[in-house]
Amino acid sequence: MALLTPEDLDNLSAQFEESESTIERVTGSKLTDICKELYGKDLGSEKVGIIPITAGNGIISNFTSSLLFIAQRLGLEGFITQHTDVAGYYEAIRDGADILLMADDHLFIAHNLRNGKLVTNHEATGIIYSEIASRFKDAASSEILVIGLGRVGYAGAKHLAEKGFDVYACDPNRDFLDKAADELGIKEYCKEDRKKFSMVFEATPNANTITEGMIAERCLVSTPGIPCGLPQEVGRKYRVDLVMEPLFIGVTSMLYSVI
Ligand code: 0TF
Repeated sequence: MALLTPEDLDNLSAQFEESESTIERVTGSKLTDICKELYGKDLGSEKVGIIPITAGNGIISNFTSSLLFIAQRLGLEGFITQHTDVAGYYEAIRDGADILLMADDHLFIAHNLRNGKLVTNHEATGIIYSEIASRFKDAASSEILVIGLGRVGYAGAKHLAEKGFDVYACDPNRDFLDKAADELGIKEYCKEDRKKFSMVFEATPNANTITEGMIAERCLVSTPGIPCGLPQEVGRKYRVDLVMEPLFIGVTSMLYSVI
């Protein structure tokens, strides 16, 4: 995944509300209800400690404040540490955090200090976006297309295969496709088959990955990818329902997965 920019996180609340209303319309459930069913637990009174990390490209100006907004919107208490990095880690634990959230350029993790559960954003994001795609009320069949088999895409493909969906995937990397076929039993998407999907989970950092040949009219595309893989004109022409949001959905999945 590409690194977020402060602009991506502008109007996070409005971006989330738009996605939330699409999720409810196309699946019949709210995001938090989906997470409750998925992980079998509800959030309690966990306190979330959020640590700014300066490594690599450094602080993204509104990243930790966005995480705090998400935790609070989910009804949790949260705080951003005054210090960064290791001093921030110490401060979060000293000040009573139950769950730590922190990210460098390679990994974004949630760690529950009470039960030891640990999750990456890649895994939690793959699971929730694929789950949303798989819950499409108007799906024509159990066939679902996964575009991109990197860390997010693979986690979603695995989740879908375990749920018994008929998973097809495409990725320019032959090794990724072979691994997914061997380990998960998923099929390679071939455009010559002229198969059109009503459920699509897209997980690439590229634009224009979704072509007209792949999708059915009024399909659902669920994607955390920035930029969006669905060209606007294709989305309009096929009247696609699109679930895409930069941070809220993935972080909600992370928090539910570690409680
Ligand atoms: O930008 C990213 C990830 C986020 C994935 C969300 N679905 N693509 N990671 C970099 C985060 C860096 C945060 C920074 N170190 C800070 O402000 O603490």
